[in-house]
Amino acid sequence: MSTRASKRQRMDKDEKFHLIYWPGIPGRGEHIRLALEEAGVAYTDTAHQENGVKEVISQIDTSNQGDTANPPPFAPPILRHGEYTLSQTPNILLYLGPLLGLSPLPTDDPVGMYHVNQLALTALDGFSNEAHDTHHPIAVGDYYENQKDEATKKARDYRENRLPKFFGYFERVLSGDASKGGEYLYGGQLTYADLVLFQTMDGVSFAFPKCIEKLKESEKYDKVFALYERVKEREKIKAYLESERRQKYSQGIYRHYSELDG
Ligand SMILES: N[C@@H](CCC(=O)N[C@@H](CS)C(=O)NCC(=O)O)C(=O)O
Repeated sequence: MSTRASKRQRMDKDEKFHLIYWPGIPGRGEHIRLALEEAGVAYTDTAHQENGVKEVISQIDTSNQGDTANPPPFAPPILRHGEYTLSQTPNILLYLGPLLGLSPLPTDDPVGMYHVNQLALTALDGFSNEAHDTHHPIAVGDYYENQKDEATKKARDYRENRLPKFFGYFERVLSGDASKGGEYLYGGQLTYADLVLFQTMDGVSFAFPKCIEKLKESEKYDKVFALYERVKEREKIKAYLESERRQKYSQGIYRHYSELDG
């Protein structure tokens, strides 16, 4: 057996999971938390640790070159699992999916994990990355107030064109045969793509409450809104959302500026 294969065999749910992410916002770290919470595995989280910020900063510091097994991460979320360190939200989820039973195993469905990844990437494109760009359309590192005019234009296009287009896509996915019944996005059971869709919809609902209410009232996306409620009511997710581990939205990806909500 190759060294890689034998190393892979040692990685299992019993190795410790440690999430490295900025304290104070759900942010992209939330996608990793929801996967771990739904799977019911124990994990530690810098969001709730005294020197949490320091640990994030030391990971992304320009002096960090990684180690023999791991290249350095560029930005959080970062997951440490045993001796491995991974970054990039959908990449971490791709790794966690089969491990936590949140995406199909290649033995059951050879391309299932890539279909789930496709759906998660699409939700992240439309409801996370593009949502972020509405308040920071010009410069990620500059204040919103310095790019407000462009933000107003970007947000109008987002509300009028992009959000309905992405909602329409997920309604189609849920109406399609590959969803196997339309309760969840793929294969008739919950995958991490459903968790990502739930979380990103929750975020855009915080940022654009009026717009999302209108989309809901249009009754064009009933399956998507039903999926949101279904995920929210899952036993472990519900308990997590009601716990102190769930942080409030503030100045992260999802920000509520009433002028951007139309
Ligand atoms: N594509 C990356 C984006 C990571 C990212 O932008 N992380 C934010 C926090 S949510 C950050 O701290 N970025 C610092 C930077 O981009 O300089 C992912 O999905 O994980």
